[in-house]
This record gives sequence, structure tokens and C-alpha cells, in this order.
Amino acid sequence: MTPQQPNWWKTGTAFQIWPASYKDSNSDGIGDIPGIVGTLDYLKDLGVDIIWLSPMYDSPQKDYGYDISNYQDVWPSFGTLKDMDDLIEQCHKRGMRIILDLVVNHTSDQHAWFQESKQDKTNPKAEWYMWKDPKIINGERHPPNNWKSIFGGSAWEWVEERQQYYLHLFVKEQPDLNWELEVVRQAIYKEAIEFWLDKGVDGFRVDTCNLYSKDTNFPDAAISLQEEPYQPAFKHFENGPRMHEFLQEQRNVCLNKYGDILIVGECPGSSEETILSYLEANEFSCVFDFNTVDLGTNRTLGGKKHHGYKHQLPDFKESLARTQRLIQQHNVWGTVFLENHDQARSVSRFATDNPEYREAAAKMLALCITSLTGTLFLYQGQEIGTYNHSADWSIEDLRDIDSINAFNDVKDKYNDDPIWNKKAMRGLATVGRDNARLPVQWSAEANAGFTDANTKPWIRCHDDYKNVNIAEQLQRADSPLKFYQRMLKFRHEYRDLMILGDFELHDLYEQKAFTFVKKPKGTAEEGASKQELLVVCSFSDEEEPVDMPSRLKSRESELLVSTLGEESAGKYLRPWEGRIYLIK
Ligand code: TEU
Ligand code: CA
Repeated sequence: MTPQQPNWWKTGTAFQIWPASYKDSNSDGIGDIPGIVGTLDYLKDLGVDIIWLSPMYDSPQKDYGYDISNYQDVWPSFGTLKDMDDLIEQCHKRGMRIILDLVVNHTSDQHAWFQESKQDKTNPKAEWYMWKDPKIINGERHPPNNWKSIFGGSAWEWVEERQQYYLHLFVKEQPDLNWELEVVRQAIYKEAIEFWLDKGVDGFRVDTCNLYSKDTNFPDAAISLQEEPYQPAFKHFENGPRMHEFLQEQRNVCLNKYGDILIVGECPGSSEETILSYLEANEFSCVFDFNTVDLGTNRTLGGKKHHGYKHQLPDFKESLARTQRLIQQHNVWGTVFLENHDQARSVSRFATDNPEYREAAAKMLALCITSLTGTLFLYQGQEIGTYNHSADWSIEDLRDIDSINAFNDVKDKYNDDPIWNKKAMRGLATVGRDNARLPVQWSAEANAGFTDANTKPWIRCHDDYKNVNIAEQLQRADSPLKFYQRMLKFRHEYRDLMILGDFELHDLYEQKAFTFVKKPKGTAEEGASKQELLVVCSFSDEEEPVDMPSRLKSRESELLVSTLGEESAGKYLRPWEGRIYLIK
């Protein structure tokens, strides 16, 4: 009997593509699907097994594709349905899989469903969205409650035709669908899910998959922001009462027909218990736990982008350890990621973008995350150590609605005070979403090789693309890109330890280094004679000792990898160096 092979989506490395900024093939300044197809060999060589494509559906682009006006079509600037068929085929031809973004908590206000729903209170789709009567106070009309939208302002928008408000947890052009209605759920399964699975995609990344079920009493949220009219209300719409029922129905009625697909849920603001409940019921294959990327944002407490709270290294370790523990202690699966299209660049946020150490730090983070258990997700540009844009940029350089709203909040509140505006820009340069959305730096040529020299890209290029780009790094043996290539191979070679193994955190409170051990799954702590890996990462501008756990000291060890070269590795870690030792 052959031992059971782990599912393909456990061992594969995934790479996220955000199409608008990836590669422009027809010189209109916007990335597109044919542009992606042209780079599949590059991704294959990098070691990518799975592509996650962010929304390419038809959309008015108010939230850059997360506002979908037609699930069964492609935004014309990105290409056509035929281009999608080609992309799917070309991925499969190379032995790669492809998953799409499933955005069904809300649609665009331009979707035919909403256009019909908003007409009056009696049309066939009248209840397909979340409509409520106004609250009348002293003869004045107010939103039904004080909920704040995740992107700022009230979560309710007034519609004259219906004399009612509709709920939008994100921007007002993203009305929330009414999952309470079975006919809505059926339409979602058919149009948004089955249409694409029938075309052969291998699964979905599921956008805000824990918001479908709201507290339908719509109570006011407790006041946590004294000076503001609208209050964070996550408690009333995140992980709501009917979530499990909805997700199980979706699995049973729809997804199960398609065999072993990858369904990875985006689960911001969720406790370990909540995440576990989704996984144990097999509602998702694995989820994105926001623990790490939420560091320093105080999201649920109403933290603002300009607050710029800096986490400590132990917080970072603990945030990663949470998923490792979950996988190890329960029979469930998880993800490893530091970046996506909503996050600033990991080198800047979690390591350093000081030019002296930036590359070393990028390679150290690569070594660190490729050594962790779970499905690894990389984001475009991460493989070359792209770092954040400068705080000197102006708000006109940015495109993200969430960032623009955050800036305008500060600007309005402090009467356009230049120092406050500067603080707001500094905050966006630290955590703003556009950091991830600048054109991919393909080469040192004009416009970073993203588009033609004579075309203006839809968003400004990073100032440093001449130094940090794919073409240069492909030719240089010690580049972050080459290091990622090496580590992704290595991850398969040492699969049982790196991808599937147990994790042991060595010294949580150490502030300058992150040391952990990877062991074969299910081995006893003491006296195990099987091979293990010791992973040591420096987060320091100075030399740091290699702190080997006592129980491993008597074992023979061999230096397998150093981010700065095995030959030149001495007793101490060099600044921002990462190493892996094989413990025999
Ligand atoms: O994001 C959900 C979400 O709540 C956050 O990640 C949010 O974008 C971030 O905290 C803002 O700073 C998903 C998508 O990933 C995001 O791009 C969309 O804008 C959002 O849903 C709405 O569809
Ligand atoms: Ca284009």
C-alpha cells in the first residue's frame, strides 16, 4: 500500500497576481491577461505551482475589481473570456494550477441584480440586497444604525427610488448581497462559482468569506470612537450566526461536485476558535489568518493608517506561530503569507528597507517563510524584495480608494493642516494598499518594463525600479529572486519538514532573532533521532549569536543554507542573515 499523498494544494507554492499592475501587453498602461500568459515560464522557473488571480471580472473598478458587475465576463481592459480560457489552458499545460478570486459578499452597484433591486420594493430582486428603512429622529432621516463602513463613513447609502438605505460594508458602490435568501445563494453558486469551475479553474480565494451572515437585527455598535458619528461594528457582521450553515450548503450543493479543489478563505479579524470551526467543518481548505498582516494596525479598535504603531519582533513570531499551532494540534491546514494586494511590502514592514541591509532582509524573510508549515502564498514583486514607496509621494500618486478615504479623513478633520497631511502620507507609505499595487518591476527600462516607454502606467512606478527589478536579479546569483528559486526547490526537497512538519518556537521573547525548529510530524519533543531543521533568522543590524536549543546541542549539525553564502558563514549571524542547519 502506498502512503497517502498530501493534497496538491498543501504542497504547492502559490503566487498571487494582481492583474492591473502585473504586465501590460498592449501598451494601454494597464496590465492584462495576455500579459500574464507571456510570463508563465518565468513563474514556472521561479517554482510557482499555483496562481491566484485577483479579480479580472467586469467591473467599474471603484475598488479595483472587488466591485463586480458581471461574474461571467472579463473587464475589457484585462481581456476577454477567450483570454481566460487560454490562461487556464496555458497554466495547466505547464503543470500549474490556477485559482480565481470569489467576491460574493457584495457586488458592484452596476451589477444587473442591484440595478433591478434598487428600482422599487416589489421587483423580483427587491430583497437581494440588505435594504432598511431610515431612522427618523426629530423629523430627520438617518441611517438605520451607526455602523461604520470598513472603508470609512456610514455603512448605509440612501436610495431615492426606494426611500430606503442599503448596506455596504465597503464603499458605497459595493452593496452587500442578502445571503439570507436561498435564491440569492443559488444564483451565486451558479453564476460566480460553477461557471468558472466548469471552465476548469482549480478553486478560489474567497474574499471576506466571514461577512456573509450579519446580525439581522442591525443593532447600533457600541461607541468606541468618541468623536465620530459612525462606529466600528465588526462584532455585528463578522463571523455572524448563519456563517456555518451558508458555507456548508455551498460545499454540499456546489463545491463538492468538483473534487479536490482549493478553497482558501480570507478571514480577517477571526479568533483561533472561529478559524478552527471553519476548518474542522471543511468549509475551507485553509484560510488566511490576518494575525501577521494586521500587526500594528489595531483594525478592530478603529486604528488609523497614520497611527503607525510599530510591532515588536515577538509579536511577529507569535502571529506566525498561531497558524503553525493550529495545523499541528488539530487535523487542519493553514497558509503562510506576508503580503497580498491589500498590504504594504513585507521587507519594509517586518524587516528593514535600509538600503544597506534590504536585500539581505528580503532573503532572510524568504528563508523564514519558506520554512514554515502550510500552503505558501507569495505576492507579485515579493520575490525581488520590492519595498514600500517613499513617504514624500503625494496623495495624487495614489489610486486606492481605502487610502484616499483615509487621507481625506485626516485632511478634513484637521483642516488641511500640512503637518497632519504629512503624517497621513507617512502612514500610507507604511501600510497603504498601493504599496502592493505599483507596476511590477520587470526591468530597468522605462516604466520598469511594465508597459511601453511611451505609455503612462495607470499608477506611478516605484522610484527605485532601476535598482530593484526582475531582469537584473535573474542574472545575479546572490539576488533575492535567485534565492527564492533555490528555497522553493528546497521546500519540495525537504517537504516533510518544511511544508508538512511540526514547528517548535525556540525563544519567543528574543528581540533580535527568530529561531525555530522543524521536526517530522508527530515526533516526541525529546530524544527523537530523526532529522530536524534548525532555522535561525537575524532581525538585527549587528552580529547575533546562533542560539541552538539545548536538546539539539549533542546532535551532529550541518549548515545547509545561508542567505549570505554558506562558505563565508562564521560563528555569528551576519546582519539580517538567515540560516538553516540540518540536525542529524
Ligand atoms: O479585503 C477585506 C478586508 O477587510 C481588508 O483586508 C481590507 O482591505 C483592509 O483591511 C483595508 O485596509 C477584501 C479584499 O482583499 C480587498 O481588496 C477588498 O477591497 C475588500 O475585500 C472588499 O472586497
Ligand atoms: Ca493592457
